[in-house]
Amino acid sequence: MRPVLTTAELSALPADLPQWTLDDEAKAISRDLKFKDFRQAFAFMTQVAEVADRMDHHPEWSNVYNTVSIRLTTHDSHGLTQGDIELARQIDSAASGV
Ligand code: H2B
Repeated sequence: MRPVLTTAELSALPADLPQWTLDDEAKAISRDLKFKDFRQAFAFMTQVAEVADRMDHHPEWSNVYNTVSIRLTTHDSHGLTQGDIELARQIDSAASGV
């Protein structure tokens, strides 16, 4: 099982992933993304689903029309791990390509 992030790793998060918000208990990070329309939002979700499944690390997310709300945490570890950081980077890169 992956270890949860250390205090030092957690404090690097705002600089490392500026578009993500750390939740109050530091157990998850979240980001909302807005697209032109539903089609663009769903294309983005399809792309992320592919990456997430390849990583065997899956987002908690929801979609309302052109908005996708994402929360990342590692269920097995009950907190944030490098798996979440890596998936967040992949999501940021997928978002910049839509
Ligand atoms: N995704 C996330 N976000 N956290 C996990 O702990 C996790 C996962 N575990 N995807 C994986 C799948 C595990 O349940 C399977 C059996 O590998």
